[in-house]
Amino acid sequence: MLNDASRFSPAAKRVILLTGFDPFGGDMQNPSWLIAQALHGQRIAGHVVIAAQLPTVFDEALQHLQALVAAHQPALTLCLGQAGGRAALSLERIGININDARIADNRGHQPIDTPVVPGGPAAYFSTLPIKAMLRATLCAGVPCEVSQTAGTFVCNHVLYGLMHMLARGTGQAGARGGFVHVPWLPAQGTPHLPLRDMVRGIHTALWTAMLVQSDIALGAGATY
Ligand code: PCA
Repeated sequence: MLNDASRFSPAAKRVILLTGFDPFGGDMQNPSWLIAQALHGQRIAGHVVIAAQLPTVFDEALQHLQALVAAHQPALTLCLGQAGGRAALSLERIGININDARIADNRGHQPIDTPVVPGGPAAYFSTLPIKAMLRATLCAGVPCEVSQTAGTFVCNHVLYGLMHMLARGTGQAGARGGFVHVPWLPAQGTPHLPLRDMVRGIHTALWTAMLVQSDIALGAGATY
């Protein structure tokens, strides 16, 4: 399913954009950014990983992401975020067109029931092969699951906004994108995962996403 002609163009950029967030809600660190930093510069399937930090701020995070996608023209963008209380890497299936913040973001904004994109579609699916990524990550021995909700805070905002910009043609033709929530680090609370395991899991998931174009290639209804 290598249907993306730009892959073979000499002008095509060979970048994987990997983002993480700054700490929020009183936390001192955010594992999503530590994971992204750990993978910065890695070569995966002929592409180089570029790590970038997004602010945990509504709208500003999307402005940053839009500029990054426009500048780097990534073949694949994976955004990472922290989800305290989850015990496994959570491969998000869907972003929805709603901001409904339980707490204030890092600039004190707390939007309630506003759209991410006024007039935009209700939701976007991730275009990453989440079932293939799930299998490979579990095979690597890292706890992993498919998640049916990225919440309604800045992470969902970024997933929805990323898929909207890709659908509207920002960046490389055929570029894919998605989102993974990660658990706390041991120092932040329970449940948690060690940083090295999360880095290995995201590395495996990225390789799989680059090698498998779509879950449809696995056959409809690929099981857990
Ligand atoms: N997690 C938050 C926003 C930033 C982050 O790392 C979320 O789940 O929305």
